Amino acid sequence: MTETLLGFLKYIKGSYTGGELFKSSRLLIVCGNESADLDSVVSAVTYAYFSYIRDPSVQVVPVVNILRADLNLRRDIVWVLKKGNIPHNLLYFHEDLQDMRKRFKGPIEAILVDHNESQSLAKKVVDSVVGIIDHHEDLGLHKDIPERRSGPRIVTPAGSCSSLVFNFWNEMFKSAGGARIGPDALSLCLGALLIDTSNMAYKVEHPDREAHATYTSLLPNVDFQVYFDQIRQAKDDIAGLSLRDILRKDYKEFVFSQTQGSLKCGFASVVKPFGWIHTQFPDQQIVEACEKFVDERELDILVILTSWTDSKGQFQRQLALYAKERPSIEVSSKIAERITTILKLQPIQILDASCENCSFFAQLNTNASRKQVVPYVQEACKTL
Ligand SMILES: [Mn+2]
Repeated sequence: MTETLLGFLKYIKGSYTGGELFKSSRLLIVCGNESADLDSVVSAVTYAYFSYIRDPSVQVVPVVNILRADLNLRRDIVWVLKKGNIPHNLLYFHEDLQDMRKRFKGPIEAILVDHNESQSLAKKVVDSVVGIIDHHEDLGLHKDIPERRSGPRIVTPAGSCSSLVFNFWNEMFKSAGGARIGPDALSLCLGALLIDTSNMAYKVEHPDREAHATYTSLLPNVDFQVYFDQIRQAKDDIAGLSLRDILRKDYKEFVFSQTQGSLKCGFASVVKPFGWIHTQFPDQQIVEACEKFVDERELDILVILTSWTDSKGQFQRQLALYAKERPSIEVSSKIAERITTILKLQPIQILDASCENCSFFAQLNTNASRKQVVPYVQEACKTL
C-alpha cells in the first residue's frame, strides 16, 4: 500500500481513468467550497487521503470546486502544490465532476469540507451529503448524518478547517494504534493552517493548537516561519492579474431573503488594499470591472473585502459595496448603514471622482472576515 499523498492521488487517478472507480454502487467525493482557497483544497485532498490510509477499500475522490483553469489564479495553492511535487492533473475540478456525472449512473455522495451547504456545480451533481467537516456558521442542514453513520458531522470554530480534518483522522489513527502519514500530506495541512492563522497569530482556536503541536513533532525539519512567509508571498502576489481575475480569485455568492423577494450578493476577497488597486487601475476601469462582474453573475450587490498587513505589521481590512442601478443602490446604502456599527466602518475616499454606485470603507473591526461579514449582511437584508 502506498503511504504518500502523491502515491494515493496517482492510485485514484488510475482507478478513475481505468474506470474501476465507476464500478461500485456509489461514488464518494469530498468537496471544498466555491472560493477554492488553500484551506478548501487542502481539506478536500487530505480528507480523501486520510480516509484511504484508514481504509484503502473506500475510494474518495477529492474535488476542487472551480474550473481547472481557475486554479492558476490562486498562486499560494500553486506554490504549495509545487513544493509538495503534486501535479495539477492529479486533482479534480468542475469539468471532472461533470464527467463523473456522465460516466456514473448510481448515486454520487459527498462529504463537504470547509462549507456546510453544497455550493456551485456540486449542488447540481451531488445526490446526497454524507459528511461535513467545517468551520463556518452552521446552517443546520444534514442533521441526520450522525444517525446514518455515514460520515462525520463536525461544524465547530477553528482558524483553519484543515485542522479539523487532520484532528478527526488523527484521533482515528491513534485509536487504531497509529498510522504512517506521508510528509507531503502534513506539509499541505501545515500550509493551510499557517495561512489561515497568519502563523498562529490570528484566529487560533483549540483545534488549531492541537494540529500545530502534531505538525511540530512530525515535521521537525520544517521552518514554519519560512514556509509561512513563502506561501504568504505567493498568495499576496496578484500583480499582473486583470481586475476581473482579482475579483473572482476568492469569491462566494449568496441569495439572501428579504421581506419581499431576495437579494443576490457576491463577496470577493482581495489581498491588497483599495489604494493599491487604484494605483493599478484608474476610476473608470474599476467601476467598469464591477459593472461587468455584476452583469456576468446577475448580482444585485457586489461586496469587496480587502485584507492585508501594512508596513508597520498591522493587519487591516476594508469593505466596498457596489450596485449597478436603482433600487439596488438604495438597498446597498441601507445595508452599509446597518453593518456600520458591528464592523466599525468608516467611509474613505478611493476613487478620484465621486461615484454613486460604489462606497468604500475602512473596516476597523479587523476580526470580522468574510465568514462573519456574510451573516451580518444576511441579517441586514432580512427586514429590507
Ligand atoms: Mn476555511
